Amino acid sequence: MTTDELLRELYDRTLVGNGPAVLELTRQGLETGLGPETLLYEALIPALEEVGARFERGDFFVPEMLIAGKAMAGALEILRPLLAETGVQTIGKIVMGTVKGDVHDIGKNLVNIMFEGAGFEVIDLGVQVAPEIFVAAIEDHQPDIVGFSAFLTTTMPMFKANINALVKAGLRDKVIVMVGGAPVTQEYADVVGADGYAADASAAVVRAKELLRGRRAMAPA
Ligand code: B1M
Repeated sequence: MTTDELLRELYDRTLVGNGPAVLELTRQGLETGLGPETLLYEALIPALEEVGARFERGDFFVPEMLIAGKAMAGALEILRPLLAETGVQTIGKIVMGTVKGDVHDIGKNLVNIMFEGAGFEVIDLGVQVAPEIFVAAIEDHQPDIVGFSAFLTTTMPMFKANINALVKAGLRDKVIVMVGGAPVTQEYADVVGADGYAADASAAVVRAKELLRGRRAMAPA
């Protein structure tokens, strides 16, 4: 199989949620020397985008989205150690979670993997995380950054609810707030008063480092 054929096959198998084939093709791709990013950005993620497009058109339903998501999650477990491979020292701590009412976690998990790879300690609170859980985790772990993921237009307003909860708990100035997720934009992040936004996992790491540098430069000596 050529590289193009393998990527095409991985895309097709992810699209129809064939978990075993996706695992096998991911392993095969790595064995033939393809990088984890190539498999992610040239097959797995585009396949899930197409799943979403088909769902919107009414050609796919929730079960199809679910099995495609599961197939992708399996591949991510194989890619995780390679993406997070790092010898670097811990550069900061981040508490991450998908907001209340939202069960999507593949994108958040990918962001976590990239953060770990960049040297962040990640405390993952999982999905459907209520504002008070974020508050308690910030009090317990005292992270540099808290990251909120939302993947539905109906759950994006939880960013504001979370930020309000931080203000109420007297924590807003103690932590950098980052937001992201498929429907989120820089404009929306600005409206809710987040400190940072990123469109994807790689950009999230770059933005987090920038924000951290800015915060540390302003800290009293
Ligand atoms: Co859902 N779903 N889903 N879904 N699902 C979407 C998100 C949707 C866009 C599909 C569509 O219509 N095109 C649509 C939302 C529409 C909207 O609101 N605008 C949708 C819907 C409607 C729903 C349900 C409401 C369907 C229903 O029940 N009628 C339901 C909601 C359940 C709920 O949460 N309450 C639902 C359920 C599901 C499944 C459970 C079946 C499954 C989730 C499985 C799982 O996550 N464990 C699922 C899936 C798989 C999808 C799609 C197809 C794929 C999502 C994905 O994993 N993408 C999705 C379509 C799409 O996104 N195009 C869809 C790949 C992932 C790598 O990308 O998630 O964007 P992404 O993450 C990126 C960035 O967003 C960013 O970096 C990540 C990595 O690069 N990022 C951050 C994420 N968090 C960040 C945080 C940051 C910075 C960047 O800083 C803190």
